[in-house]
Amino acid sequence: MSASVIDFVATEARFGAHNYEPIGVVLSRGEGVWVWDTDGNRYLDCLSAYSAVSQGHCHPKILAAMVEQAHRLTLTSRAFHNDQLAPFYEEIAALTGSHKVLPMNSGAEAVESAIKSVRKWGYEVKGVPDGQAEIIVCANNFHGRTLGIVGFSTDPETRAHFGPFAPGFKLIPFGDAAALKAAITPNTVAFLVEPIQGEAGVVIPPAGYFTEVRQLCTANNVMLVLDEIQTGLGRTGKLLAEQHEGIEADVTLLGKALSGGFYPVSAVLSNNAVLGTLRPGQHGSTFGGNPLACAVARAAMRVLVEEGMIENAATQGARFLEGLKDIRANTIREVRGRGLMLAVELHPEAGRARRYCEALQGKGILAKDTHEHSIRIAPPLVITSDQVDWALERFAAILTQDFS
Ligand code: IF1
Repeated sequence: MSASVIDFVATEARFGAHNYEPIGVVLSRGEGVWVWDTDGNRYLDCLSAYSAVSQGHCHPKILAAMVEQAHRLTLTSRAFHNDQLAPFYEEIAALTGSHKVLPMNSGAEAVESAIKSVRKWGYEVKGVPDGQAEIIVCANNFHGRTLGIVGFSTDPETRAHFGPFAPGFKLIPFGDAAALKAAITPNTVAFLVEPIQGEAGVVIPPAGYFTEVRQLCTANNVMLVLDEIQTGLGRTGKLLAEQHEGIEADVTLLGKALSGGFYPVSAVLSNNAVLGTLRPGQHGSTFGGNPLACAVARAAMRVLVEEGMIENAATQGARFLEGLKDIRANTIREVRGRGLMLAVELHPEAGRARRYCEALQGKGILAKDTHEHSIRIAPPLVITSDQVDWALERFAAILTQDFS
């Protein structure tokens, strides 16, 4: 590593909590699919900040909207109305077909807010005895890092030594509708699930799974809560991943790309029933629904649609997936993906995926490993065919080597 990189890294190590182990690169600029490090080396970003920079780095129209609003009004608290919240509500509701919106900041906050809201609906509408609401979740889930959420994680790294945890969650295998049916009781208020499990390594459920899930939830008056914080807003080649399954959630969670990577913006979108239970003073947030967040999110949604990014994700995702499947390498166990949410799973004997990511960095590609043996691939949705082909050449060059 160059001297400047070591200075940055050493200073981070000296003062920062060591809760990440970043790859050895210090980034200083981003534009579209490209990022540059402090030494001027250029990389194709195949992580997009975990799908938060889907519109491409520093999108000029989102930037302009942010700067314009920042000059005018950034934060008022929800004690007063502001002139950006209502248009944000109208535009996100129209885009997603939702009836009610709760604006929050981080994805985890949206998840926690949804948990509170479906429990409240369970007690006040469904008639579940107070304090006995059950929410069904899936093994290998990832919904965020708050205490409530890690309490129902199955990843020891995510939950070890953070207890005690909140009760009221029941774990079932992902992709198994029979397990969901067996887990539902009269006290079940919701099934909280990712349409595709991202952190688990881009795990796509069997065809028809969500059709059965939708039927089971409807038949048992259970709210289907889809966490689309990573899969939503075009990542899988449709606006929402649920559209691949031909179903509609009762509650949909968005975050990450809702701001195009400019600002933490998340939202709980629901039917009238669930969010209709909230009354003044029962939930809130200092920054939730602030005018700067709303202006940024409005621009992020606008460019996503107007610049055809969703369709491009479908087209380029298919190209990327086929190209990865064409790589003949003994290191590859499986290639998975939908739209530009892709992953290459390596055979365990091929060594740690991190080593391949470090080698990819040397070829000008930044990608992230997940759970030891998978490399996730999620470039911005603005990627072109030429850039996909450029990336595929480098993936092939690295994956045909053995870093075991
Ligand atoms: C980290 C993972 C991805 C998410 C889904 C909610 C949230 C996330 C489906 C919470 C956030 C981020 C968190 C970040 C790394 C990244 C991640 F590896 F942790 F699991 F993307 F897969 N639902 N995912 O993916 O949103 O509160 O972070 O805004 O914690 O290291 P957040």
